[in-house]
Amino acid sequence: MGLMFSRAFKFFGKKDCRILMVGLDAAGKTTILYKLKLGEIVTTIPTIGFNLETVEYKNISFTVWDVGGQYKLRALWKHYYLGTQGLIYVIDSNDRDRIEDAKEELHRMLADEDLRDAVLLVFANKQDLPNAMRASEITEKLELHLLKQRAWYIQSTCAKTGEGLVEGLDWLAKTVERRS
Ligand SMILES: Nc1nc2c(ncn2[C@@H]2O[C@H](COP(=O)(O)OP(=O)(O)OP(=O)(O)O)[C@@H](O)[C@H]2O)c(=O)[nH]1
Ligand SMILES: [Mg+2]
Repeated sequence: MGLMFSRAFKFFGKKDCRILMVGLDAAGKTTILYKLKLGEIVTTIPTIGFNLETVEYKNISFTVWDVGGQYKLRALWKHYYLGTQGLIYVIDSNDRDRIEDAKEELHRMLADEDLRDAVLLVFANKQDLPNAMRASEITEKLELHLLKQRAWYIQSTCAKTGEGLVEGLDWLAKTVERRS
């Protein structure tokens, strides 16, 4: 009875969507999470472990796991894959030195069976910085066009002002909904 009730409630209420947000350290993940959640910029410190928040958008309730990106923590990312419907991969568009690293980590993740059905949203973050690579250059450097079976989308963002974040969520909402 309890289960039936909760199913019925979900039917009339919001849909749930499990999102995993990763990316190299200092890409801006935690800043994005709290901008989406609170509409404010928070002062962040490097995430050791993860932050977990629910972000309501349209008729979807996004449960966002923001996992720390320091090198020694990346081995832990895989523990969050199972059940992930949407992957948000955050890039520091100003970090030309590490874009190759970012590409390798991304393709390593996408090769994992547990992420087979996850759709991919790339945030090309820190677009406010004058030397930032544009989304088209990042698309090329990440070799996104090699992804044949996967639904993917790249969105330019500035986590500090919030620019682009809602557009990204919009794409996620539509794409995840179409698949469920
Ligand atoms: N200029 C600029 N700085 C940003 C932007 N987004 C984040 N930052 C800054 O980048 C730094 C790192 O941001 P975090 O959100 O802590 O990065 P993170 O991806 O969570 O890093 P880890 O937790 O170590 O994985 C902070 O000083 C942020 O203020 C942006 O769009 N523009
Ligand atoms: Mg963080």
